[in-house]
Amino acid sequence: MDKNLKTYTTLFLILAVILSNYCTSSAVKQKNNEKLKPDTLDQILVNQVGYQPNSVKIALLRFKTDKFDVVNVKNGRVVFSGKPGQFKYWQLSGDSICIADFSKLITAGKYRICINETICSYEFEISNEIYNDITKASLKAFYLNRSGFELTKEFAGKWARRGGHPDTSVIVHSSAASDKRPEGFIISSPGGWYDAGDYNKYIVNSAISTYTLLLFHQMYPEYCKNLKINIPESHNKIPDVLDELLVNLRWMLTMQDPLDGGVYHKLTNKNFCDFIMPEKATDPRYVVSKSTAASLDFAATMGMASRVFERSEFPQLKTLGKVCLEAAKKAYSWAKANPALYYKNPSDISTGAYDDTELDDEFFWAATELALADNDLSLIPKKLLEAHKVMVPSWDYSGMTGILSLSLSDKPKAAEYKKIAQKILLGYADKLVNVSENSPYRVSLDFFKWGSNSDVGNMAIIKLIAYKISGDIKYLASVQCDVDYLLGRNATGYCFVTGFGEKES
Ligand SMILES: [Ca+2]
Ligand SMILES: [Ca+2]
Repeated sequence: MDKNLKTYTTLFLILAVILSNYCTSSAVKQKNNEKLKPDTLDQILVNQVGYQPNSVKIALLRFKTDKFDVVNVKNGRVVFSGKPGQFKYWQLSGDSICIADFSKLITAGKYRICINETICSYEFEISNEIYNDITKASLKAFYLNRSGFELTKEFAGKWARRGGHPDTSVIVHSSAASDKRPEGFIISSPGGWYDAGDYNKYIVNSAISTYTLLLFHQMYPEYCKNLKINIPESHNKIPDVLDELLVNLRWMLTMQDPLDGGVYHKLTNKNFCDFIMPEKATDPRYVVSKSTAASLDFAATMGMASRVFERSEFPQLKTLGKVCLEAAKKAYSWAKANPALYYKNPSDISTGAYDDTELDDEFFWAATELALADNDLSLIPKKLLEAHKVMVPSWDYSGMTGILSLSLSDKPKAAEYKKIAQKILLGYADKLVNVSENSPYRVSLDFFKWGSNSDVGNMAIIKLIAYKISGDIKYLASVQCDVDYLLGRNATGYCFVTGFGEKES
């Protein structure tokens, strides 16, 4: 299963956005009908968290049948019956399924889909507040991944743990040595989030997660104001989503060499450590070579941060925004002067390389964010915008993130660029919707690679912004299908968010 940082970011954004109110869930445990037990062979695939009453609701059946029922788990009554769609084979999952559409059921409650009262799905709920808890949990996942930070029971519950990796004595690796910071020089680079499956800290992928949280705050500042997730900073007045992203943003700032503006590619052990708790993982930590990609992703994220913080009511964030903008400019200048410093692991380093040799997209993203942050649209390389390669954003493909920022810009000066960006974005979103409408699993995903759940989430973000721009409900219906996929309506039958979903691993 893929439960990495990018997935949490994107899932968090989607869930938060489709939330229609800010009420806290007041779930009351009810005694369920004893006869209804879930089928553990996963013959019926459902979103195991649930749906808002007015959303599209689709389950998948892995066998042919004339009729399916939706049954209220409290009293065992059938509340809706329907006829499944056509049986279709999906090459990517290697199975055949048909669609059970019960969108017309809008009554709040807890349900299972059943066939002939014998085969029943895992439970799901229809409620206006259905995504409140999982939205908070998705953001909380970042807190649980904090590096150099003790997680206390008060905030982490059963995931409480001691802190590790203070990263206050980080060694400059030979690949990163410079006159003023020679090999063996010690720098301090604390904080940040651990990566997907190890304790190292990488610029190119945590930058895109940080950007996504900034984007979320930019799009929904009022919603973020009221979102409290019980982290140590919940008592302050700053929105928790900003408090959390600041953990990584502040770490990123320490990864820039103040002497020349270049950004180290990663902070890492020489090799991946064993599966041990953070405080037991005490191997020396290094910063390795600066890279063009890291410097550009850094510049873009800092540019975005400066735009978000500029609008903040908190003076300390306004001040930080100015620091971010200066850091962004220095990193961008360094990248322009070193346009092809592609990262490659030195021979004694074997942790994730996250190497990328196509940097037009990173150059475009950084230039766009700087242009919007500094109000100088002439910085945008129009050629790169018009010849834009359209694909889902990823750590090695950040061009689309620049398109998102431009599409949502409210700067009058950016109008001409915004129009081009929106056209690109809507064209891509239409393609994604088309794929999902023809997909047996009803998703836009038509490939699987490492971190594929983040691709599902990022495709959903594209469609979500297409909905925001156009108001066309078809995009939102497709986003719901992506949410369903992540929450259990996938070939594994698992909800991909830890702690949610009836199916247990
Ligand atoms: Ca707070
Ligand atoms: Ca690239």
